[in-house]
Amino acid sequence: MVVIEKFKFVPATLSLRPGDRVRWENRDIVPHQIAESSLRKWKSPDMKPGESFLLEVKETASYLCVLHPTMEGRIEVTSG
Ligand SMILES: [Cu+2]
Repeated sequence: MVVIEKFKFVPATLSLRPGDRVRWENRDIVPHQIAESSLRKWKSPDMKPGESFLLEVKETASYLCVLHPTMEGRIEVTSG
């Protein structure tokens, strides 16, 4: 799980296996919306405080908050 708090993703980098699902939980007091950085391959809905977003991760990706683009995170997918 990735917690969003104080305008940061915690942990900033998360390692997973292919097919794992990751949940982002917004514990901040403002909405956030995350998206894959380069091509917007995936995007969450607007996540209000207390809401979460679940995604099955297929490949390594960098992501950011669409609403606050200085917020950046990374998911590393490794097999084996
Ligand atoms: Cu944000």
